[in-house]
Amino acid sequence: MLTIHGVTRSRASRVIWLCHELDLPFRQVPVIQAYRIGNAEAPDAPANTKSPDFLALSPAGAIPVIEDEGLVLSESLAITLHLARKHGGPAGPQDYAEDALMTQWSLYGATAIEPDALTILMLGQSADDAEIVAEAAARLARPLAVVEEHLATHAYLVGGRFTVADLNLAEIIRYAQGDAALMARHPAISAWLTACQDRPAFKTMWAARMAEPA
Ligand SMILES: N[C@@H](CCC(=O)N[C@@H](CS)C(=O)NCC(=O)O)C(=O)O
Repeated sequence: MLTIHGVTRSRASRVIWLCHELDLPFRQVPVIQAYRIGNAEAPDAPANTKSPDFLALSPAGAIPVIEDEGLVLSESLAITLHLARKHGGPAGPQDYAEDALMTQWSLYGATAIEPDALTILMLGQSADDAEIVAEAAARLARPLAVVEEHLATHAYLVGGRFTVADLNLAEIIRYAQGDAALMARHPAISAWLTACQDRPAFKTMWAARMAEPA
């Protein structure tokens, strides 16, 4: 059975959401981010990203990591794209062109959007960091305009249906969702994000995430 290392309050959410979309059974090992616990290197610390056993599995020391029939794979977007290719179904690519486009949108999210969206998530509530957050939102204007323009004429990113490309990008743009003004300037993205997050598989993942300690 597929094993997912990582708590749901992490980028493992992307993998877990996809498993629910695909009805793919999995075993979850709740490895937690080292920075979220006191002394991560103490012998009695819970499994975390600095645990020797976890580092032996994945020297990058970051979650999520999967074990899939002998394949050990890190990087959340590589994992979701791998699972979507392998298990097919409408959420995965039907041909090389779709595969290429799903990779394109996923990497665009990771490189052009995720860093500034994460800044909004991490610092958005802090009045002291308002300027940093405003700069991040300003930098997002261009890449979000690209996504907005596409979604203004397409219900989904690739192939006219919900796919792993939507899942990957939705989980990245979610980081910026708390910036109401930014989202209001992108109505097509907002409607698409709502549709993605209304999916039963997202809700199942989200309920598990909320059930974990903050
Ligand atoms: N690009 C990687 C980033 C992985 C990553 O940074 N994961 C965080 C949790 S969401 C982590 O494990 N941090 C561990 C730590 O900082 O100790 C991916 O998408 O999987």
